[in-house]
Amino acid sequence: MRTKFFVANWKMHKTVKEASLFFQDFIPLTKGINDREIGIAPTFVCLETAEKALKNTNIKLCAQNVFYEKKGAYTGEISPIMLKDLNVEYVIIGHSERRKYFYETDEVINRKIKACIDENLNVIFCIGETIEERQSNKTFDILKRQIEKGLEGIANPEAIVLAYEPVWAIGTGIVASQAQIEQAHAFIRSQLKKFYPDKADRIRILYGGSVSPENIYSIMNTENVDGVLVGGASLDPVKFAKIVNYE
Ligand code: G2H
Repeated sequence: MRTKFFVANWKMHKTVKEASLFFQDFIPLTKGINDREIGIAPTFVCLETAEKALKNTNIKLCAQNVFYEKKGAYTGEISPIMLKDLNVEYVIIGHSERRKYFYETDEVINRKIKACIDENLNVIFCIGETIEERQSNKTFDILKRQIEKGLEGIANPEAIVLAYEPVWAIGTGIVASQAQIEQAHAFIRSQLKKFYPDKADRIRILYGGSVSPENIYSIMNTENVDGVLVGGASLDPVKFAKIVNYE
């Protein structure tokens, strides 16, 4: 009942030309896929190129960030309306790199999520604990806080996809174990049920952190995992296609 979702998060990689080459190679490798959803989140400067390349495909255009105001004197920022105008369908919000390097708080993340929902943009809402938090047994407290604050005041979760990304597994090559993923995803779903008793079962929960063609099968065969958010391995069209086509 929850369509599997495979999202490429390119982070700060690829020029416009490199993005075009990726699409040339990747799109033919996804022909005929109709039982799962694919998304690609390039940098802002590649969105227009991506939008043209993806036009006649089922691949969803995603953005990596957004600001919460509609317009104004916010040098360097991009609004939900601007993303909508480029046919962006999903926006990644709350990624740990944004939390760490750009000091995004739970409150800022909550405002961004609300701003997207107001413009009918879907959200991939990222949460996850650091290694210190895990080692001091705070994983569930952190996830609980991030969910509660991030989703505060949001009555309808239909536009939201969760992504559990343990910070210690991001870009490190260390993937969380099946048991760790299963436990975290079950906890996340239990929290979502508190907020949205009738709708929580329909919310997708993705896993992110060193996903690769080698580990995708076991990750996808974990209870409550509805897809993946892929960084490093999504930069290579063949690798990302292998992830998407896993079976
Ligand atoms: C986690 C992930 C993508 P990577 O940030 O969101 O990156 O797959 O490189 O660990």
